[in-house]
Amino acid sequence: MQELGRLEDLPQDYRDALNRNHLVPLWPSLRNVMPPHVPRPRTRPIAWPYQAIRPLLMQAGELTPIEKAERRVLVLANPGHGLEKMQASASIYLGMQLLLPGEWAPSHRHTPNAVRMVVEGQGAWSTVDGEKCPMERGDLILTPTGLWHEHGHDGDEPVVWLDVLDLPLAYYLEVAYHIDGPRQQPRPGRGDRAYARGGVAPTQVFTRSAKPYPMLRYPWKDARAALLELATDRPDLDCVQVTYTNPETGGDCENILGFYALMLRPGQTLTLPARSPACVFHVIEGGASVQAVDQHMELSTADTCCIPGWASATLRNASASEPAFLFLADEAPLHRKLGLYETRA
Ligand code: 1HN
Repeated sequence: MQELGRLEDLPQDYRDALNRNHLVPLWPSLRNVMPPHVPRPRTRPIAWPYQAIRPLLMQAGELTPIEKAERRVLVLANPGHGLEKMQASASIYLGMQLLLPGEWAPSHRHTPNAVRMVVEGQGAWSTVDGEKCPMERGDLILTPTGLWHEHGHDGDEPVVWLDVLDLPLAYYLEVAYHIDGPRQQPRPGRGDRAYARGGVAPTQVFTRSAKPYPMLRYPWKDARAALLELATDRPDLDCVQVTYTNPETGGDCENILGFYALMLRPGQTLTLPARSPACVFHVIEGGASVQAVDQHMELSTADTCCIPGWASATLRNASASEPAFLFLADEAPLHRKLGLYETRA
């Protein structure tokens, strides 16, 4: 491949003239913005052990009252992007949020899509678009773009959850903003009950729901049971995985990021192909290792890691006798919509 001219090859007075006129020569940067054959992600494979996060998050609970934080969150920042960018990957933001007994995180809505994966504790709830969703460990709760949401806590122990947002994308697109609102009055009815049984959907005089987000809470007990039954029924399957879907359309439950649960059989090793989207792994139950690029990451329950796009990953269940359950988030819906999704063997 042809070596291209460097910036230093140009006379200083010419470079100064370009600068003064807000102009930049393309050729010194061309290979950087458009590398040959495969992108060079800034996203690094990195793990955030819960054991390191938890004491610092509890300390945040002592240092900063909820009124001074609104959302008491420690952001899981990928050093490949620079910590101040608060990015796990190009489009994924991750944060661990703490709500203490009696606290309330007031109602607001915003343009980025969010989900919460409950990590520990009992008694908290999120009211999303008027639907009061109990938060139990492993539950996935959606707060899609534009929907009002607030969090409260009637229990007596700290509750922690993992927030996953497409905030870096919304920020880059210059569309990120929020609006504060009044406390919501929960209304009766819950999507996770209405759609609790696969294959039948609530129907009003032969008409199905037109809501873009008909289901807001995906209970872990149901996703876990689905994985265990899939594993039993299909011993031939290597990849025991479910996608969190919109039960009306069958499509992804949110527009930009994709969410999945994966079961590793006892002793299983599973290799995932290199794909264009970056991917986040969070251990709901058990332990697993994730090997990607040049990193080997050992994950215990509640640990989180991310891997860049264009990298294959080898997952291994740490236990020879128990299954391991992982929650995954990726950028696949976004890549597919943009026509940029690729898998490499
Ligand atoms: C947000 O609204 C929440 O509602 C959590 O719990 C994290 C990070 C950035 C912007 C908005 C929440 C957030 C957030």
